[in-house]
Amino acid sequence: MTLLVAITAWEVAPWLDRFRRLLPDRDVVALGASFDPGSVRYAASWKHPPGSLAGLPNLQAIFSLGAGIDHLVGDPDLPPVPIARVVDRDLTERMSEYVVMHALMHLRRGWLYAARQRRGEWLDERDQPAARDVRVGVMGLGVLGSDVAAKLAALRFDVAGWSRRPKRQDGVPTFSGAEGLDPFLARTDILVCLLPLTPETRGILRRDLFRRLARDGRLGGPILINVGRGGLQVEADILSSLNDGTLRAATLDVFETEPLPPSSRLWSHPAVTVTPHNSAMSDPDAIASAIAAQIRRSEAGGSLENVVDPLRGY
Ligand code: NDP
Ligand code: OXD
Repeated sequence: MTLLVAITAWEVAPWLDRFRRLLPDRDVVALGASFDPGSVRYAASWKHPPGSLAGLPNLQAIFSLGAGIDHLVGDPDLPPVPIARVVDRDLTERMSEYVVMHALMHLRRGWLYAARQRRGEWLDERDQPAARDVRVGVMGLGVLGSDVAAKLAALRFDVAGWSRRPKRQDGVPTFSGAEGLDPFLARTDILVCLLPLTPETRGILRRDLFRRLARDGRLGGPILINVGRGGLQVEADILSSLNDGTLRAATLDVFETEPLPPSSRLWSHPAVTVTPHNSAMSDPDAIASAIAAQIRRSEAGGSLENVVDPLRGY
């Protein structure tokens, strides 16, 4: 039995190394190596080249090496086998660390103080909102969004969440569906996006949505934190909204094109923080162990966990 590791955009060697250690009784091969297509039972993918998982007659399952599966469902030649995604405590905690850090940086004006320090300027601001004065709206209340919402609420941010179907979460008012979107946006000062990229959500972070965010908050205007996918955002709209005050600031971890092209005006915009799609990296140790456990469990007659519905797209 062979596990095919099909990765672009990340270094493949650490993954091969982990899988070979965890599955010593199997062949673990990278795309491009020579292997017998009939021996491949499993594929582990991160942005595999479209078509590269076709022609594997005995493939039984595909494991996404990330939480998102948009990189898989865009492949028209994807074999019709179950797709399991990453649901992992390590990844969830990393995402919450990132969002909490950036929400606090916006609340406590961290970047402003850093800039003033470089100029040797003592900025004595007395009018500072507390977390409880700031309304955070988390779009996407799934595995990641619900953890983020709980951790922000523990810091006493005034948190709400929005999902596709109605959901309940202790201490977090929730909104759902198209009819829930406007009331959710109208009570949001910091918008955190943790939606998956699907045909329904593509381009959702655009000007007409930014206009519906609260204008009476304590941060001087709405702030966007997008850690979902670049395809959720319209970058031209983010820039124009920042320039005319529709948005006050943006923290972006994901982009329409990655790596973010050097020519993008997002790099140098004073109100934008750019990070290189690493708010919650997939740690090879954690993720490879989880996948090896999935393989062993399913071969022992158990069922695969975290299987996604490719039609729903997440
Ligand atoms: P989940 O599948 O657990 O949760 C997705 C959430 O989004 C659910 O609450 C779902 O609603 C909601 N949702 C989906 N479609 C819609 C819609 N049309 N309208 C409203 N809500 C919708 O995903 P995760 O929390 O595990 O991950 C979320 C995304 O985060 C991933 O898909 C990935 O793109 C991104 N990500 C980014 C990383 C990074 O490094 N930047 C790292 C990891 C993930 P419902 O509850 O009703 O199903
Ligand atoms: C993921 C990612 O989906 O890293 O896990 O973006």
